[in-house]
Amino acid sequence: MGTALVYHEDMTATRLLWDDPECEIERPERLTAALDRLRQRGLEQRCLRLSAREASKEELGLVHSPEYVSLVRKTQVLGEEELQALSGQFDAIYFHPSTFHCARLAAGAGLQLVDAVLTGAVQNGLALVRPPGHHSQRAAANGFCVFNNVAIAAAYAKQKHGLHRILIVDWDVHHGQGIQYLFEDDPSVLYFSWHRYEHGRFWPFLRESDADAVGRGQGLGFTVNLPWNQVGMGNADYVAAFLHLLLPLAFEFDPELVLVSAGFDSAIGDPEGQMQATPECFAHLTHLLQVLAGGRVCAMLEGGYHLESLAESVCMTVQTLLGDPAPPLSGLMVPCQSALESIQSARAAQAPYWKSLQLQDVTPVPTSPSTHSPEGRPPPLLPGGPMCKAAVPAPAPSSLLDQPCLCPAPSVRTTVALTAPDITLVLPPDVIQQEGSALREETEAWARPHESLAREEALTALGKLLYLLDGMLDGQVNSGIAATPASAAAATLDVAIQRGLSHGAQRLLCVALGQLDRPPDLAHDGRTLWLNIGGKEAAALSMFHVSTPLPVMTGGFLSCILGLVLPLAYGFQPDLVLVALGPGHGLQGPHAALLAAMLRGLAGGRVLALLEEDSTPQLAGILARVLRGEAPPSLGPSSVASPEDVQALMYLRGQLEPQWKMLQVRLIAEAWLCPGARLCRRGRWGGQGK
Ligand code: Q9C
Ligand code: ZN
Repeated sequence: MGTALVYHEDMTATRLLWDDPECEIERPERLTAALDRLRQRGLEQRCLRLSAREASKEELGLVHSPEYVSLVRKTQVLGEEELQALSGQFDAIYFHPSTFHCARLAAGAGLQLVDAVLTGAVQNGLALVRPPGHHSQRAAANGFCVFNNVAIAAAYAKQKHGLHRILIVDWDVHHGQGIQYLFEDDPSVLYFSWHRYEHGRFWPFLRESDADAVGRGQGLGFTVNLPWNQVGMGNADYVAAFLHLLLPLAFEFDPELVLVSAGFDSAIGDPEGQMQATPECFAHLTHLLQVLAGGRVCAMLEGGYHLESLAESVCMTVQTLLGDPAPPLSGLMVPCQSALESIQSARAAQAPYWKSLQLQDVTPVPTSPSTHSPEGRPPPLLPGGPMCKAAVPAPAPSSLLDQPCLCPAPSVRTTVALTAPDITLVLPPDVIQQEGSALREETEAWARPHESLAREEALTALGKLLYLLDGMLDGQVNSGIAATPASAAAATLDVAIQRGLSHGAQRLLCVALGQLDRPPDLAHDGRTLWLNIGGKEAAALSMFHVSTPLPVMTGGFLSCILGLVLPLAYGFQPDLVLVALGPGHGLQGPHAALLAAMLRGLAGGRVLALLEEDSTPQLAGILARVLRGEAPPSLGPSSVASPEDVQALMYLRGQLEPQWKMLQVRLIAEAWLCPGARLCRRGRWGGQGK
């Protein structure tokens, strides 16, 4: 389907003509640095290049007053002194004789992108523009922004394409108050923004940037503010905000289109944001948004002032839009206390308007596991209570920035090898049909301990699976699908785990759906995280062996993925993921596709899906498509989670939160801030000289 890159060189023309320390960071090199890096990485060449057009007067009029548009038009003929005087009437603004032309191109670029995506010419795209837009208001320029590019795109998508639900995700580090004002009473636009706030002490110093500003009138609950009250927010904080706040609301909203106010001043090294998220984090944020709206994501550049960090982060975003798997996130995945407080207060402010938040936050965490633990005993977790640091092997924080950026330009792009002959027909065109098998003697040796692998069909399937797994472990193939006779599913999975661990996987995540018992000899050494969805009851036998019943409703399935599976997975940081759809898994195609698509964000996309041989060709086909990077179909309006689903989730959270900090959505009394995680890091992103 493809990715559009919308640009026009003319947008490098506008620049600051006088001395103004506040505005000098918004300079032409921002665009050229990003574009040069995209070229260097071969990413620009993979996109559909579109040359930006100017937005018309009518299009600008979708959000701006005619008087304001003509005021900006007149700046074309002003001299330097007049430009400076007019600029002084606004907050953090400079005008240049080319500003009107550039700002019309910036707005027009967004419209072209929306047209390209909504006509199906491409799946998604990025508009590389300046000036940025999200601070601009109906009749005011503000914060380097002249026309509100993303707001105009949203209004246009409604008017010209008849859309009813548009999600705007503003990951710029500043509050896009302009977008908020333009849509605060409009329930067809859900606006999410996180921003450096520091209890109101950071620009633009607005009371209405706080979490309790939730929209008004019909738009109540359609403005979502997540104020960061400290600098230094990093990968874990951003991912936690998506999993526990943005995504539950976004799935419930069920957008037809996602617009991203893609500012990269929220990335490490930026002088404005002072945050710590690495460029790879933007691959994950993008990836997490691609499961919405059938993958229709239009990103538009906003801020981002550290040229190196900006260029890398733009590459990560485009690479992910193109369908490449996200590079693993490095560093300890532990959200900080201040981030958790912010997320919790935003959840509390939104809870009255969103079913997906309601049950969870009002249900008390069961402390004595009367209904859900085996035989009513408290599950024995691994050593380490609330005062114990997550026992997950993680790279030392200092190594985070020393390693070269992993920009996988895989020689073999996401490839899916199928081992089941019957499902060949539905394969997407570039999916490889695997012919090879592991050696017969080797396969027999692995099968020997398992009675259920004695039959010829089971052995044949195992041989193909082992061959596929080896291909994944030596990087020939990124992801794969293997099929096995139902009776051999558990044993095959067991062998796959052992083989993965003995052939190079350091940490293996196994998500087993349906009736798949935990392999009896699975070690408790922290190298395997076993997660069974479809167990009889919620149980955490240790922090690495977790079981939960299969949720009955779509809403319960979503909260299981967002509230349990992904927080555990992101905390564990696996380098290989096995997802097995075992007997009685009961998953519909779209649910299975969503799970596989989201798990693809882990382990650099190294995901092996294990199906039963009698799975439908449709199921295999849909999994093959998401594993090679296509967007999963949208689930449509989701039902709420059943009380049992919520209860199971709350119980497991209560058990596992002390060890798996990514699960946390509320402050627990004993919450303990991990020392070292907040250390100021220096390295290739450190100090931009000021
Ligand atoms: N040091 C955008 O990122 N100055 N605009 C703030 C605080 C204004 C940012 C001063 C920053 C405007 C699109
Ligand atoms: Zn910004």
